[in-house]
Amino acid sequence: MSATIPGLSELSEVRVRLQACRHIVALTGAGVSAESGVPTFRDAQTGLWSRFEPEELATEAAFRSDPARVWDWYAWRRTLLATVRPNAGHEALAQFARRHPGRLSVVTQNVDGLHQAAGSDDVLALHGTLAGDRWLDACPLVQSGVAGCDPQEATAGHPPRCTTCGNLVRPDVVWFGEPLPEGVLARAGAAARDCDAMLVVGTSGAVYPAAGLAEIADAAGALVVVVNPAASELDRVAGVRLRGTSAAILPPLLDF
Ligand code: BJW
Repeated sequence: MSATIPGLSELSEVRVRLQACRHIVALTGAGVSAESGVPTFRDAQTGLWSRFEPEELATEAAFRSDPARVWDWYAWRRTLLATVRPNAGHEALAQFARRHPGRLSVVTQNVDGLHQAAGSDDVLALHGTLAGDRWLDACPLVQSGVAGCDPQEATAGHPPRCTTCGNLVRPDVVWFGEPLPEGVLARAGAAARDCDAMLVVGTSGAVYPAAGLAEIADAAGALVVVVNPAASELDRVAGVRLRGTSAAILPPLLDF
């Protein structure tokens, strides 16, 4: 992937336009964590989907058909995440929010927790969190009005399971075909409609409804700024395309 760093004058022009904005949304994807060493999904050589089939790993049907395989894949990714740190891109967003309280909303498709680790508060995590667990099926005790079992108390295994009813523990992420967390998506949609500018950083824009947030922002009249070293499907709604990596572009772009 070739990354052209935009000229200083182009960056400065965009920064001036951002300075006039009351509310900015950063919509981020896997690319924002690439420079921390977290693999993206769709990059041709290095993306997870170049080595694994999404429908064999990131769907409920895949988990039900081979729970151990899917669990172990997520366990491998959790081990990888334990070794990584936020990069300059995550930090630029967190520091900007500290300097300008209430002016930036971070909406991420990432499940890696790196925005939060960098100090961003109130991150809208559209696709859940890799660090979390939940039951695969609704706990039958909850249905009968009794407090449910806690996935943290499941019996260890690949995956852990409930000794009472056999329910399986799954990672608390959003797989294909599953709804996004309702309140989170509603807040992200409201932020997209309300913002003056949206920074679309490190996402291919291939997955909906997340990608639709940039279309919402564009339709509402916001300036859409795509930060990506390669072409993305959201270039068509971009008012500005900054070709480069998030760790190189976000610090100077948000340095005000
Ligand atoms: C850099 C960089 C650097 C590299 N700096 N940049 C409308 C149209 C068509 C289909 C649909 C539609 N609406 C819904 C669908 C179906 C489906 C979908 O979108 N399918 C498409 C693939 C066709 N969507 C869903 O199923 C969603 N659910 C849903 O719609 O539910 C409806 C429903 C309602 C009510 C009841 C039931 C259902 C759910 C989507 C869940 C996505 N899940 C995953 C896995 C999460 C768990 C896990 O981690 O394993 O989320 S898939 C994967 O893709 C992951 C990501 O969050 C997501 C997006 O990927 P992202 O972040 O864009 O990464 P990449 O790799 O694609 O791109 C990286 C980019 O970074 C590239 O552009 C690089 O160039 C760039 N880059 N280095 C900056 N240093």
